[in-house]
Amino acid sequence: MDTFSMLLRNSVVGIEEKVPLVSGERRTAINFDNAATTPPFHSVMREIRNFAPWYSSVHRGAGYKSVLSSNLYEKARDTVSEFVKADAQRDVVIFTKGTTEAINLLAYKISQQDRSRVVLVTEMEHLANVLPWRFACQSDFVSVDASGRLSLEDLETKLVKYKGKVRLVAVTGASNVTGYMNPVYRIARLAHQYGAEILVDGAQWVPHCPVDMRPHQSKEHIDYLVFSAHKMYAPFGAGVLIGHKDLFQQGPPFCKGGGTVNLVTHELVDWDDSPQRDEAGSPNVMGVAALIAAIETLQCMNMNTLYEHEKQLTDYAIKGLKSVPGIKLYGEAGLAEKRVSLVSFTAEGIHHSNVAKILSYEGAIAVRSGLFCAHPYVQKLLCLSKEELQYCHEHPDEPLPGLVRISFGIYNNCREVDAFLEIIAWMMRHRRKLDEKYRCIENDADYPRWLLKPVKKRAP
Ligand code: ALA
Repeated sequence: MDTFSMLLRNSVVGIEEKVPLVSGERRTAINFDNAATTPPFHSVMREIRNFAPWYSSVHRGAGYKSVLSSNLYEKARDTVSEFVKADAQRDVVIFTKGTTEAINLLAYKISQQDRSRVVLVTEMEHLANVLPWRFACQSDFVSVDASGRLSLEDLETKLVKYKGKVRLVAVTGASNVTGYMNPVYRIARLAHQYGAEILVDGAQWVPHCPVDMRPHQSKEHIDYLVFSAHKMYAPFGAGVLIGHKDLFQQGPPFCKGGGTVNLVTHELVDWDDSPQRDEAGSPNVMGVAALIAAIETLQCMNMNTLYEHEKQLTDYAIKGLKSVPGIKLYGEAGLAEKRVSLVSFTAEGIHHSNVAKILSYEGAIAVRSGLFCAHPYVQKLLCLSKEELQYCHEHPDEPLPGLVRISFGIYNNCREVDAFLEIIAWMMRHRRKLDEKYRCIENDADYPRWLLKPVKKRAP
């Protein structure tokens, strides 16, 4: 391993932890489920420990610690804003508990403004960028092609069809299923050309490459951006919504409560300005402190370098998987495709959930399997018919179709990919026997009891 890879590897917590295998052996865990959640940076944990003695209420106290906590929290908005090149004057940075809450908040604000306009979402969205729109406004889907890439032709057709009625194009920066990165600046141009704005779901995008919202006067400006800290090495429950301050200055907030108002009487409610108006309750200053530490660490490492590093790993894994008979990759349109560091596949003759269990129980490798909260997208990639979906709906006890996904963080390496490929090749050679064995283990509740015995903790 070169020095840079070693540095990356040592930047996160927990890389040496051993987990039990079905054989009774304990083996160093390999985490290929970073698209779901990344482990924390050491720098983040240090920040949490250093800040803990000073931790206090935000915006609610005159005590020294409270003032210090409030300052840290407010200053964090500038760091976030600079990280994604937002406009500190015209944009507002609202802290949420994650991407999902951020999109729900935006959907509420947009629906309050005008319910008659249309929001275009795409077929490749995570449900967090589908369901809030479905319930808040009139929405429609922009289609993807057979290999899962977004159709810009269909986007333009829909923008024309709705004759200026489209309020927003809500699109992911990178798919959590195929890893495809969307041409967000071209999409922004198109949206603006037809009088719409653009929201980019950055949950799978912001942690992997440099992000630039571009100036407000640019046709390529990203109007709204959302992302989650827990996918960028900063647990503790923070997320971000950035966008036009004007929108948030009007009307009541999504979540109402303490901290959102200047004055309330029995007769009136005088809302505070945003972001305070949109952050009801006690602000999550620990989560925000963690996010800032993670951003600073990522910036030190350089986002371009990290992108290249993860790309090498992803290309290596794709090449390896393609050489295993019976493995089918999804959304794989050539190594040149712009993508983030994840790969989805199926293994012929083995249900996706069994592949995930085999990797875990036999190889200590954590992956995700299923529909990845992107049901319509995975259904399309798997070419499932309406009848098949209806059958799934009517037979909830039968296993659902789905994919297996590996997703890398900056600290993963080729040695881990080799270990993964080795077990995949072994699994395919013994697929019938293994599928039968793991079919009996129906869900996590059946995880062999002895495997769940608490692991002896090291002294802190
Ligand atoms: N949306 C996250 C994932 O794809 C949780 O795993």
